[in-house]
Parts: sequence; C-alpha cells; structure tokens
Amino acid sequence: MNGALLEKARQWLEAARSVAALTGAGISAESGVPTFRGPGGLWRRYRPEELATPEAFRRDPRLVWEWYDWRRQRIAQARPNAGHEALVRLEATKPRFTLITQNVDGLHERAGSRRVVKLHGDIWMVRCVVCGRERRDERAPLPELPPRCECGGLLRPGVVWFGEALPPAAWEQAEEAARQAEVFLVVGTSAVVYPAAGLIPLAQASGARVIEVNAEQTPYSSRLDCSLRGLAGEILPALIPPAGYRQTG
Ligand code: BV8
Ligand code: ZN
Repeated sequence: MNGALLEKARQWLEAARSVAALTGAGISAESGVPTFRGPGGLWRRYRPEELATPEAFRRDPRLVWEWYDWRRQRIAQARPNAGHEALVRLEATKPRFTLITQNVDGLHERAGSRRVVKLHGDIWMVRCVVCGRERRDERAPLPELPPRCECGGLLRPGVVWFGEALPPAAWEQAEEAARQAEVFLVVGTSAVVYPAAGLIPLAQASGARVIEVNAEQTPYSSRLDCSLRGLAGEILPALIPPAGYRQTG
C-alpha cells in the first residue's frame, strides 16, 4: 500500500470539517459477516439479486427467510471490527459527520456510531405484510420460518429489496450529506447497486475529495482522488488513528 497516498488521505480527512462516509458489506467482512458479491458471499447456489426481491419472497417466503435467518445468526455472532471503531472516532472529531450505510447488520450502531443513515433498512426489523406492523425481533435463530404476525399475516425482513424504493427520509439525508461533504469516504462497497452508488459521483460533482478504501478495484476507483487498496480493518485505523497516537515520520 502506498504510504504517501495514505498520508495525503489522512491529512485531507484531518483538515475537513464536513465529512460523510458511505459503507458497504466490505466493512463487515473482517467481522465474519459474508459479503454479497465476494468469494464467501454466495449462499448455497443463489445470488442476492435472486433472493432479495419481493417476487422471491412471494414465491417462496420460507427460502428467503432461511437466507435471512442464516445471515441473522452470522451477524449475532459477529462483533464490530477496527474499521467500524475508526468511523466512531471520526464522528467524534467532526463538527459535521454523517455515516451512510448500505449494510443492514447494525454493526455501526453496535460499535457506537450515532449519526447512521441506513439506506437499505435493518435485518433486525420485521414487518407484517398484512397489517404493516413493524417491530424489532433479535431472535437468532427464529423459532419458526417464515415468522408470523399476531394478526396471522406473514412477517418480512425490514430491509429494502431490489425493485423497492429506499426510505425517502434516509435517501434525502444521504444526498444532503454527500452534497455538503468536503471529504467523502467510500468503504467496502462494490459500487454497483443504485441509487446508493450514485452518491459517489454526486459527492465528487459537489466538490468533495473522494477517498475509497477497498480490497479490490471498483468501477469508480480510477476516477477518484484517492483509492486505497487494502482491508478496511487495517486502513481505516491508519487513516483515523486513535487519539494521542503519535504519527511516526
Ligand atoms: C430501486 C438489502 C427503484 C437487503 C440490498 C436492472 C433490473 C432491476 C433493477 C435494476 C436494474 N438496474 C439497476 C437496478 C436498480 C437496482 C440495482 O442497483 N441493481 C444492481 C444489482 C444493478 N436497485 C434497486 O432495485 C434499488 N431500488 O432502484 O428502486 C424504485 C424507485 C421508486 C419506486 C419504486 C422503485 C434497491 C437496492 C437495494 C437492494 N437491497 N440489500 C439485504 O441486505 O438483504 S442491496 C445489497 O447490495 C446490500 O444492501 C449491499 O449493501 C448492496 C451493495 O453491496 P455491497 O455492500 O457493495 O457489498 P458487495 O458484496 O457487493 O461488495 C463488497 C465490497 O467490499 C467489494 O468491493 C469488496 O472488494 C470489498 N471488500 C471485501 N472485504 C473487504 C472489502 N473492502 C475492504 N475491506 C475488506 N475487508
Ligand atoms: Zn399483522
């Protein structure tokens, strides 16, 4: 990893007053939560685009819930990692900071992040498809699949599926944060899912310096001010060192 590039990115981040971060499944990978499109991401022989849809749920709610119950159990055993913790430190030092996440695992909140905008919902929330009642249910595993509401209706995961609109309030907050950011930090996302990925060119067009942290190349890597190749759990602590940490030369 190019030390000079990382030092430049660290200085930009340190000097910025208004910062926004966009995270994807890659930031939770080192916590043992499988990504969607990486090697460990696939579940049985299905792709996320085949299971995370209203059609798949209508066709086979039990299969879709088997995938979500499996993920919920993996997430329940996971702990936030040094990457999540570095973003908590960043939030504490910035007058204006927004953490925008595509993740539904809740690890940012468990690490201590406060201003978290969840674009794709929360895997720990369930919603009744009949009466619409929404509640938090952290049981992993669930006692029965698919779970049912008191009214007898099917419960669905409280997440945004392909073809579904993002929560309007969350999207507005994310757009505003991307427009206001002096530095936009993009961590662990393949940047192929929209409209979330559109926040990257939006931030850039609004004058932000964009720093990417990813184990691999993404469609935006070549167009960004700084694309740092490596693991979020290693690069983020170097970009956002613990307080009092003396910068060695
Ligand atoms: C919408 C929630 C319209 C559920 C998710 C063609 C046909 C149909 C639809 C479309 C189409 N073209 C475009 C679309 C729109 C579609 C879309 O973008 N499709 C893509 C696949 C082409 N988008 C939608 O449908 C959205 N809705 O458009 O609605 C509308 C408008 C108004 C009214 C009605 C409708 C909804 C999108 C949200 C879908 N829900 N998840 C769940 O989690 O189960 S998406 C899913 O992908 C997750 O949320 C995930 O966050 C997201 C993105 O994935 P990533 O987070 O980036 O994870 P990924 O595995 O892909 O990549 C991991 C990255 O980390 C990699 O780059 C890897 O290198 C890196 N990495 C790995 N380890 C590390 C690391 N980096 C650093 N350190 C490490 N250790
Ligand atoms: Zn109900």
